[in-house]
Amino acid sequence: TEPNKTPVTLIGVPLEEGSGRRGCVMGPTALRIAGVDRVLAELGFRVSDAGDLKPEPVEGLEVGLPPQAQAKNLAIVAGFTRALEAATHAAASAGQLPILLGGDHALSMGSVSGMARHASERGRPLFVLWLDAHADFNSSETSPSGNMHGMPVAFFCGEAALPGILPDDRPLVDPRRVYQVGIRSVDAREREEVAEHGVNVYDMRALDEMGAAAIMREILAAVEAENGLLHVSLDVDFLDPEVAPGVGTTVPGGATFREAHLIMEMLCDSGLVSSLDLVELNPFLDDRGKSARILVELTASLFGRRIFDRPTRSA
Ligand code: 4U7
Ligand code: MN
Ligand code: MN
Ligand code: MN
Repeated sequence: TEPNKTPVTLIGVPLEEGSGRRGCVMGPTALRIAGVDRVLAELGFRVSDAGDLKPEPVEGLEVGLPPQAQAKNLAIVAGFTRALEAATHAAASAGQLPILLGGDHALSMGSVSGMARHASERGRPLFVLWLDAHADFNSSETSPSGNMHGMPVAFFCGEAALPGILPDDRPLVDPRRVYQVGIRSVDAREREEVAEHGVNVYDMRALDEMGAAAIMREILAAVEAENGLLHVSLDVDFLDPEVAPGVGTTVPGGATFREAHLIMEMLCDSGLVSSLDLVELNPFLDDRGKSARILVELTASLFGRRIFDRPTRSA
Protein backbone atom coordinates (compact mmCIF):
# COMPACT_ATOMS: atom_id res chain seq x y z
CA THR A 1 0.00 0.00 0.00
CA GLU A 2 1.09 3.58 -0.67
CA PRO A 3 1.12 5.89 2.36
CA ASN A 4 0.32 9.07 0.36
CA LYS A 5 -3.06 7.70 -0.75
CA THR A 6 -6.19 8.33 1.34
CA PRO A 7 -7.27 5.03 2.91
CA VAL A 8 -10.61 3.75 1.67
CA THR A 9 -13.47 2.45 3.84
CA LEU A 10 -16.13 0.25 2.26
CA ILE A 11 -19.56 0.46 3.89
CA GLY A 12 -22.15 -2.13 2.79
CA VAL A 13 -25.71 -0.82 2.66
CA PRO A 14 -28.21 -3.69 2.26
CA LEU A 15 -31.15 -1.37 1.62
CA GLU A 16 -33.85 -2.15 -0.95
CA GLU A 17 -36.90 -0.72 0.78
CA GLY A 18 -36.39 2.69 -0.85
CA SER A 19 -37.00 1.17 -4.28
CA GLY A 20 -40.22 -0.37 -5.52
CA ARG A 21 -38.90 -3.94 -5.74
CA ARG A 22 -36.69 -6.56 -4.16
CA GLY A 23 -33.06 -7.31 -5.06
CA CYS A 24 -30.82 -4.34 -4.16
CA VAL A 25 -30.22 -5.96 -0.77
CA MET A 26 -27.80 -8.26 -2.62
CA GLY A 27 -25.87 -5.34 -4.12
CA PRO A 28 -23.10 -5.11 -1.50
CA THR A 29 -22.39 -8.83 -1.77
CA ALA A 30 -22.29 -8.72 -5.57
CA LEU A 31 -19.86 -5.79 -5.52
CA ARG A 32 -17.59 -7.65 -3.10
CA ILE A 33 -17.74 -10.82 -5.22
CA ALA A 34 -16.87 -8.70 -8.28
CA GLY A 35 -13.74 -7.64 -6.37
CA VAL A 36 -14.23 -3.99 -5.41
CA ASP A 37 -11.85 -4.38 -2.44
CA ARG A 38 -9.27 -6.28 -4.50
CA VAL A 39 -8.99 -3.72 -7.34
CA LEU A 40 -8.51 -0.89 -4.83
CA ALA A 41 -5.84 -2.85 -2.96
CA GLU A 42 -4.09 -3.57 -6.30
CA LEU A 43 -4.04 0.18 -6.97
CA GLY A 44 -2.13 0.70 -3.73
CA PHE A 45 -4.93 1.77 -1.42
CA ARG A 46 -5.28 0.64 2.17
CA VAL A 47 -8.82 -0.77 2.17
CA SER A 48 -10.94 -1.57 5.19
CA ASP A 49 -14.40 -3.10 4.96
CA ALA A 50 -16.80 -1.97 7.68
CA GLY A 51 -19.22 -4.76 6.71
CA ASP A 52 -22.93 -4.25 6.20
CA LEU A 53 -24.96 -1.72 8.20
CA LYS A 54 -27.89 -3.26 10.10
CA PRO A 55 -29.76 -0.33 11.67
CA GLU A 56 -32.93 -0.44 13.77
CA PRO A 57 -36.05 0.97 12.05
CA VAL A 58 -37.19 4.37 13.37
CA GLU A 59 -40.91 4.27 14.13
CA GLY A 60 -43.40 7.12 14.49
CA LEU A 61 -42.16 9.53 11.81
CA GLU A 62 -45.32 9.23 9.68
CA VAL A 63 -47.16 11.66 11.95
CA GLY A 64 -44.77 14.46 10.88
CA LEU A 65 -45.49 14.07 7.15
CA PRO A 66 -47.66 16.64 5.39
CA PRO A 67 -51.22 15.48 4.60
CA GLN A 68 -51.41 13.40 1.36
CA ALA A 69 -47.64 12.81 1.51
CA GLN A 70 -46.22 9.41 0.61
CA ALA A 71 -42.93 7.87 1.80
CA LYS A 72 -42.94 4.09 1.57
CA ASN A 73 -40.95 2.15 4.20
CA LEU A 74 -40.14 5.40 5.96
CA ALA A 75 -39.14 3.63 9.21
CA ILE A 76 -36.54 1.43 7.51
CA VAL A 77 -35.13 4.19 5.29
CA ALA A 78 -34.94 6.53 8.31
CA GLY A 79 -32.95 3.94 10.29
CA PHE A 80 -30.48 3.53 7.44
CA THR A 81 -30.24 7.29 6.92
CA ARG A 82 -29.29 7.98 10.53
CA ALA A 83 -26.75 5.13 10.60
CA LEU A 84 -25.27 6.17 7.25
CA GLU A 85 -25.00 9.84 8.15
CA ALA A 86 -23.01 8.85 11.23
CA ALA A 87 -20.85 6.18 9.52
CA THR A 88 -19.99 8.33 6.51
CA HIS A 89 -19.20 11.35 8.67
CA ALA A 90 -17.04 9.22 10.99
CA ALA A 91 -15.04 7.70 8.13
CA ALA A 92 -14.41 11.07 6.48
CA SER A 93 -13.48 12.68 9.83
CA ALA A 94 -10.97 9.89 10.43
CA GLY A 95 -9.24 10.81 7.14
CA GLN A 96 -10.75 7.95 5.15
CA LEU A 97 -12.54 8.02 1.84
CA PRO A 98 -15.94 6.33 2.26
CA ILE A 99 -17.35 4.15 -0.54
CA LEU A 100 -20.98 3.17 -0.01
CA LEU A 101 -21.84 -0.20 -1.53
CA GLY A 102 -25.58 -0.06 -2.22
CA GLY A 103 -28.27 -0.67 -1.86
CA ASP A 104 -30.86 1.57 -3.44
CA HIS A 105 -30.39 5.30 -3.97
CA ALA A 106 -32.27 6.29 -0.80
CA LEU A 107 -28.93 5.59 0.91
CA SER A 108 -27.60 8.91 -0.42
CA MET A 109 -29.91 10.71 2.00
CA GLY A 110 -27.49 9.54 4.70
CA SER A 111 -24.15 9.42 2.91
CA VAL A 112 -24.41 12.91 1.41
CA SER A 113 -25.77 14.37 4.66
CA GLY A 114 -22.78 12.91 6.51
CA MET A 115 -20.39 14.40 3.99
CA ALA A 116 -22.20 17.76 4.19
CA ARG A 117 -21.59 17.78 7.96
CA HIS A 118 -17.94 16.83 7.43
CA ALA A 119 -17.44 19.55 4.80
CA SER A 120 -19.07 22.23 6.94
CA GLU A 121 -16.78 21.32 9.88
CA ARG A 122 -13.82 21.84 7.54
CA GLY A 123 -15.23 25.15 6.31
CA ARG A 124 -15.46 23.83 2.76
CA PRO A 125 -18.51 23.59 0.50
CA LEU A 126 -19.75 20.17 -0.58
CA PHE A 127 -20.46 19.59 -4.26
CA VAL A 128 -22.37 16.55 -5.54
CA LEU A 129 -21.94 14.89 -8.94
CA TRP A 130 -25.15 12.93 -9.58
CA LEU A 131 -24.74 10.36 -12.39
CA ASP A 132 -28.26 9.05 -13.00
CA ALA A 133 -31.09 8.72 -15.51
CA HIS A 134 -33.28 10.40 -12.88
CA ALA A 135 -33.08 13.69 -10.97
CA ASP A 136 -34.21 12.07 -7.67
CA PHE A 137 -35.63 15.45 -6.59
CA ASN A 138 -39.11 14.31 -5.57
CA SER A 139 -40.48 15.16 -2.13
CA SER A 140 -42.99 13.17 -0.11
CA GLU A 141 -45.59 15.51 -1.62
CA THR A 142 -44.56 15.42 -5.30
CA SER A 143 -43.51 11.77 -5.66
CA PRO A 144 -45.75 9.85 -8.06
CA SER A 145 -44.62 6.51 -6.56
CA GLY A 146 -43.84 7.18 -2.88
CA ASN A 147 -40.53 5.37 -3.41
CA MET A 148 -37.83 7.10 -1.40
CA HIS A 149 -35.00 6.31 -3.84
CA GLY A 150 -36.57 9.10 -5.94
CA MET A 151 -36.12 11.65 -3.10
CA PRO A 152 -32.47 11.76 -1.92
CA VAL A 153 -31.37 14.95 -3.75
CA ALA A 154 -34.38 16.85 -2.44
CA PHE A 155 -33.63 15.44 1.03
CA PHE A 156 -30.00 16.54 1.33
CA CYS A 157 -30.96 19.94 -0.10
CA GLY A 158 -33.64 20.27 2.62
CA GLU A 159 -36.58 20.09 0.21
CA ALA A 160 -38.04 16.58 0.62
CA ALA A 161 -40.76 17.27 3.25
CA LEU A 162 -39.45 14.37 5.37
CA PRO A 163 -39.12 15.83 8.90
CA GLY A 164 -37.62 14.01 11.86
CA ILE A 165 -35.18 11.69 10.09
CA LEU A 166 -32.21 14.01 10.71
CA PRO A 167 -32.14 17.33 12.63
CA ASP A 168 -33.71 20.29 10.80
CA ASP A 169 -30.61 22.40 11.47
CA ARG A 170 -28.15 19.92 9.89
CA PRO A 171 -25.77 21.12 7.16
CA LEU A 172 -27.54 20.94 3.80
CA VAL A 173 -26.20 20.87 0.26
CA ASP A 174 -26.85 24.01 -1.80
CA PRO A 175 -28.81 22.77 -4.87
CA ARG A 176 -26.64 25.10 -7.00
CA ARG A 177 -23.70 22.88 -6.04
CA VAL A 178 -25.46 19.74 -7.32
CA TYR A 179 -24.44 18.70 -10.84
CA GLN A 180 -26.53 16.05 -12.54
CA VAL A 181 -25.33 14.23 -15.67
CA GLY A 182 -27.17 11.69 -17.84
CA ILE A 183 -30.68 12.76 -16.84
CA ARG A 184 -33.43 11.48 -19.15
CA SER A 185 -36.47 10.74 -16.96
CA VAL A 186 -37.94 13.51 -14.79
CA ASP A 187 -41.48 13.76 -13.39
CA ALA A 188 -43.62 16.84 -14.08
CA ARG A 189 -43.53 18.43 -10.62
CA GLU A 190 -39.95 17.28 -10.09
CA ARG A 191 -38.88 19.20 -13.20
CA GLU A 192 -40.29 22.44 -11.75
CA GLU A 193 -38.51 21.87 -8.41
CA VAL A 194 -35.16 21.15 -10.08
CA ALA A 195 -35.41 24.36 -12.11
CA GLU A 196 -36.70 26.47 -9.21
CA HIS A 197 -33.84 25.43 -6.92
CA GLY A 198 -31.09 25.89 -9.50
CA VAL A 199 -29.82 22.31 -9.75
CA ASN A 200 -27.28 22.09 -12.60
CA VAL A 201 -28.62 19.54 -15.07
CA TYR A 202 -26.64 18.17 -17.99
CA ASP A 203 -29.34 15.99 -19.52
CA MET A 204 -28.75 13.37 -22.21
CA ARG A 205 -29.03 15.98 -24.93
CA ALA A 206 -26.27 18.00 -23.26
CA LEU A 207 -24.10 14.90 -22.99
CA ASP A 208 -24.63 14.24 -26.72
CA GLU A 209 -24.07 17.84 -27.79
CA MET A 210 -21.15 18.76 -25.50
CA GLY A 211 -19.50 15.42 -24.82
CA ALA A 212 -18.46 14.15 -21.42
CA ALA A 213 -15.11 15.93 -21.38
CA ALA A 214 -16.50 19.46 -21.80
CA ILE A 215 -19.15 18.80 -19.16
CA MET A 216 -16.60 17.47 -16.69
CA ARG A 217 -14.26 20.42 -17.26
CA GLU A 218 -17.08 22.81 -16.32
CA ILE A 219 -18.05 20.86 -13.22
CA LEU A 220 -14.50 20.36 -11.96
CA ALA A 221 -13.71 24.04 -12.53
CA ALA A 222 -16.70 24.99 -10.37
CA VAL A 223 -15.55 22.70 -7.54
CA GLU A 224 -11.97 23.95 -7.78
CA ALA A 225 -13.04 27.60 -7.81
CA GLU A 226 -14.57 27.19 -4.33
CA ASN A 227 -12.03 24.68 -2.98
CA GLY A 228 -14.90 22.23 -2.53
CA LEU A 229 -15.18 18.59 -1.65
CA LEU A 230 -16.84 16.44 -4.30
CA HIS A 231 -19.18 13.56 -3.53
CA VAL A 232 -19.89 11.26 -6.52
CA SER A 233 -23.13 9.29 -6.62
CA LEU A 234 -23.28 6.67 -9.39
CA ASP A 235 -26.69 5.13 -10.11
CA VAL A 236 -26.44 2.02 -12.32
CA ASP A 237 -29.20 3.41 -14.56
CA PHE A 238 -26.90 6.27 -15.60
CA LEU A 239 -25.51 3.63 -17.95
CA ASP A 240 -27.43 2.34 -20.91
CA PRO A 241 -29.42 -0.82 -20.05
CA GLU A 242 -27.41 -2.76 -22.64
CA VAL A 243 -24.22 -1.87 -20.78
CA ALA A 244 -25.65 -2.47 -17.30
CA PRO A 245 -28.93 -4.41 -17.16
CA GLY A 246 -28.80 -5.12 -13.42
CA VAL A 247 -31.11 -2.34 -12.26
CA GLY A 248 -34.85 -2.01 -11.63
CA THR A 249 -35.42 1.37 -13.30
CA THR A 250 -33.87 1.01 -16.76
CA VAL A 251 -34.32 3.95 -19.14
CA PRO A 252 -33.19 3.59 -22.77
CA GLY A 253 -30.62 5.96 -24.24
CA GLY A 254 -28.15 5.91 -21.37
CA ALA A 255 -24.44 6.63 -21.11
CA THR A 256 -21.96 4.37 -22.86
CA PHE A 257 -19.17 2.60 -21.04
CA ARG A 258 -16.71 4.92 -22.76
CA GLU A 259 -18.46 8.06 -21.53
CA ALA A 260 -18.59 6.72 -17.97
CA HIS A 261 -14.99 5.61 -18.17
CA LEU A 262 -13.81 9.05 -19.32
CA ILE A 263 -15.78 10.71 -16.51
CA MET A 264 -14.07 8.44 -13.97
CA GLU A 265 -10.60 9.17 -15.38
CA MET A 266 -11.19 12.92 -15.30
CA LEU A 267 -12.50 12.68 -11.72
CA CYS A 268 -9.35 10.79 -10.77
CA ASP A 269 -7.07 13.38 -12.40
CA SER A 270 -8.88 16.17 -10.54
CA GLY A 271 -8.02 14.76 -7.11
CA LEU A 272 -11.24 16.36 -5.82
CA VAL A 273 -13.35 13.29 -4.99
CA SER A 274 -14.04 12.86 -1.28
CA SER A 275 -16.62 10.06 -1.28
CA LEU A 276 -18.52 7.70 -3.57
CA ASP A 277 -21.90 5.94 -3.71
CA LEU A 278 -22.32 2.85 -5.92
CA VAL A 279 -26.09 2.39 -5.96
CA GLU A 280 -29.13 0.66 -7.40
CA LEU A 281 -27.34 -2.52 -8.45
CA ASN A 282 -29.95 -5.30 -8.48
CA PRO A 283 -28.09 -8.61 -8.89
CA PHE A 284 -31.41 -10.46 -9.26
CA LEU A 285 -31.93 -8.63 -12.58
CA ASP A 286 -28.32 -8.74 -13.74
CA ASP A 287 -26.82 -10.74 -16.59
CA ARG A 288 -24.21 -13.07 -15.05
CA GLY A 289 -22.61 -10.37 -12.89
CA LYS A 290 -22.08 -8.00 -15.82
CA SER A 291 -23.30 -4.82 -14.09
CA ALA A 292 -21.44 -5.54 -10.85
CA ARG A 293 -18.24 -6.03 -12.81
CA ILE A 294 -18.75 -2.78 -14.73
CA LEU A 295 -19.24 -0.84 -11.49
CA VAL A 296 -15.98 -2.30 -10.21
CA GLU A 297 -14.18 -1.39 -13.47
CA LEU A 298 -15.45 2.19 -13.20
CA THR A 299 -14.38 2.35 -9.55
CA ALA A 300 -10.90 1.22 -10.55
CA SER A 301 -10.71 4.02 -13.14
CA LEU A 302 -11.91 6.58 -10.60
CA PHE A 303 -9.13 5.48 -8.24
CA GLY A 304 -6.31 5.58 -10.73
CA ARG A 305 -6.25 2.61 -13.04
CA ARG A 306 -5.34 3.91 -16.46
CA ILE A 307 -4.54 2.81 -19.97
CA PHE A 308 -1.51 5.10 -20.32
CA ASP A 309 -0.39 8.01 -18.21
CA ARG A 310 -1.09 11.53 -19.43
CA PRO A 311 1.27 14.44 -18.86
CA THR A 312 -0.04 16.22 -15.74
CA ARG A 313 -1.94 19.40 -16.56
CA SER A 314 0.04 22.57 -15.85
CA ALA A 315 -1.44 24.67 -13.08
B1 4U7 B 1 -33.53 6.18 -8.91
C1 4U7 B 1 -39.47 8.12 -10.17
F1 4U7 B 1 -41.72 8.24 -10.82
N1 4U7 B 1 -39.12 9.47 -10.52
O1 4U7 B 1 -39.86 9.12 -8.03
C2 4U7 B 1 -39.99 8.09 -8.73
F2 4U7 B 1 -40.31 7.76 -12.36
O2 4U7 B 1 -32.72 6.15 -7.70
C3 4U7 B 1 -38.33 7.18 -10.36
O3 4U7 B 1 -32.93 7.24 -9.75
C4 4U7 B 1 -37.24 7.32 -9.34
O4 4U7 B 1 -33.43 4.93 -9.63
C5 4U7 B 1 -35.99 6.53 -9.66
O5 4U7 B 1 -40.48 7.04 -8.32
C6 4U7 B 1 -35.06 6.50 -8.51
C7 4U7 B 1 -40.60 7.64 -11.07
MN1 MN C 1 -31.06 7.41 -8.58
MN1 MN D 1 -32.00 6.33 -11.49
MN1 MN E 1 -39.43 23.92 -3.58
